[in-house]
Amino acid sequence: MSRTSQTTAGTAGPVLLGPGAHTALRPAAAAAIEGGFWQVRRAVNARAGIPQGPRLLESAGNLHDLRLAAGTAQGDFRGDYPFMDSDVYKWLEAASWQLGQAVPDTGSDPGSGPGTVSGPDAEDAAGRRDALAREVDRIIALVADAQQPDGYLNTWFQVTKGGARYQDLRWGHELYCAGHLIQAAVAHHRSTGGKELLRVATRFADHIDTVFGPGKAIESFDGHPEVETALVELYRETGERRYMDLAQFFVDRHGHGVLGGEAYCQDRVPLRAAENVEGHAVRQLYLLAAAADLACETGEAELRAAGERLWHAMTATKTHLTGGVGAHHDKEDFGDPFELPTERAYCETCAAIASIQWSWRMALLTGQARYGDLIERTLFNGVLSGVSLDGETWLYVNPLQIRDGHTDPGGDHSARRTKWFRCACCPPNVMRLLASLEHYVASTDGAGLQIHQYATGRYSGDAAGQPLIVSAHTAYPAAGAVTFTVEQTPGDLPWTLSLRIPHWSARFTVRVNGQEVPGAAADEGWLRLERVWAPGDEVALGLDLTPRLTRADPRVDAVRGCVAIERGPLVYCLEQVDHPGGGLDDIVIDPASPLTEDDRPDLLGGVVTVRAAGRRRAAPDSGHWWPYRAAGTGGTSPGEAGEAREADDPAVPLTAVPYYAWANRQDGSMRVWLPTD
Ligand code: FUB
Ligand code: ZN
Repeated sequence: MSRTSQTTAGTAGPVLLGPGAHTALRPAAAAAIEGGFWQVRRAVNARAGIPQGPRLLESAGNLHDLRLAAGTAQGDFRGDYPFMDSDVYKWLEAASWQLGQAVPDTGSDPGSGPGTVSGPDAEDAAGRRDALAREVDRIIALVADAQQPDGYLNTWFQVTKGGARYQDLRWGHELYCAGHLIQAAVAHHRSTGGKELLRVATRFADHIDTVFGPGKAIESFDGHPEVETALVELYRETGERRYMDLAQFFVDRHGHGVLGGEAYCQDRVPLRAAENVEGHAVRQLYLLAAAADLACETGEAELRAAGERLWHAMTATKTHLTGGVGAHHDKEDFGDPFELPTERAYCETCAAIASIQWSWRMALLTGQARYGDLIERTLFNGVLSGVSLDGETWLYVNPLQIRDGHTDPGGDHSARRTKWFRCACCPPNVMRLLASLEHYVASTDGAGLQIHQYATGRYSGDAAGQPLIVSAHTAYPAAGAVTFTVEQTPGDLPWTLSLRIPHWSARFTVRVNGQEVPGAAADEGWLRLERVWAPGDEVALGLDLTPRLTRADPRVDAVRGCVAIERGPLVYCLEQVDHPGGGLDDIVIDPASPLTEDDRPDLLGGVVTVRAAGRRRAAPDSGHWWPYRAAGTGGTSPGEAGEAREADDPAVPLTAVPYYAWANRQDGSMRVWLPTD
């Protein structure tokens, strides 16, 4: 039996706040997702996604590079990037959160096909866990062997640069890799109690602390933030305040031109003065997550205000409907306000994950429900699209349209799901988020429980220091009904169960023990139910999932005149496979026609499809040599009346599927935004 599997499984997840944290909320004391939609997605992650990691890290060369650095293998460095080690660390983090799961990696099977968990639930979950623990121990040993005597560890610099260090902070990713190592170590320690990886990580952190900082050899920072949020977590795990001080130093050094002044490296403007998010999306968001971490722990009002301002600016001006962010392929950049293209949307899967990490910290800091809204949207759409339904292939970029006649670039930016990438940051990032997802669902404020996301499971908090437990049961997002049952409650002490009412749910119903709650209304997104609860009390929430059409702010030029179909938290798209007889570029939706839904347990692992009426716009005169017309002529040929053509257009029934499930059948065009004219 491996060392890892002998230790006690833990219940803590990421962002385990320090004892003196200045936040409105704290993560739920314990949380477990036990069924429903997310249990299935997480079981696929546990049984197909995570287990393939070691094999892929071996074939991509990451483990070989560790052996090279340790001197136990010969040959050339493999891989193109100085951050090859980070893939190993992110996988270790994912596997560690998985090892901390009390719930077996089995899922109720809502249908059949690639989106479901194959095999009977009686399969040997304990055996799988043990095998995973052995792999984790094996890879931790490789990492430990590669570490240098003074704590430094980066295989790229050790193997290819003759050991030269910190010569290229803009691109070298040494502290970025250190950050992922620290996060893996914290996860492993929290989940299993294992100390080996934590020892490696703290040795590296101690080394960094001797080199970087005020008055030390290097008063600069890494061009890719990550170590900052990791150091705050290390402080939380060890109680060593100097790790958080170092994180504060790094965050504060950004934006002063120390690293050349580029937005790409988050060095153009200090966070406290910034007006909008900018530069490389993942870098910006990891930095903001760290700033939120610091504000949580120190209570700094200016950093909190900056976080709130920037979150609002990002959400209002730089976020795609899917929650995806990062409009540009060039430099993986956020782009300008309202620059939200469809077919060229970059929307890196990692950026969506980083957005969730930041939003969760902001939710804890402020107590506001709006962060849960964005987390939900991003999770169901921008993140989940990044992994195939069978959990084995991935998307790095998540565009909102694939055109007819698309020429796929292949490689990392392919619109086809891919086994692994040359730059493989996204797959293990998805794995670690899904394996720790239960920790983003609920929180407590010492006077009750707040439910941010709707997932079948059990969540605990406290009221006046006394424990309380609530279970949730739901078929969400297929259905809008969520039932909560009070399982444990402290005597006759009143406390508040707060439920996030998503901004899209125009109407909702709520009943307590079968009785409608008179005048129930959400206050800034929270429906607060305060009373003396008894074990067995039941709250029935009904959210309105009626399919709806959504349009964009007119400044989003890319989708002017278009609508998108949404149902509950899900963004929908059309796929060519559902619309035989032509592509999607000429599809027009009739926005006045009713939207109807079909429950399709047989399709894409079980989805609700949405049908709408549409037509196929007659293709413009193909003999015409120029695709532009004099303004004021409505038709597709100069002088032609658009209305006349419209009457002849063939009707096409439109079938929309959830965006997260696209690209799981066959190649073809896809679109989220649908022209109305
Ligand atoms: O630079 C490391 C990772 O690679 C970034 O977070 C991603 O955006 C990708 O560029
Ligand atoms: Zn990525």
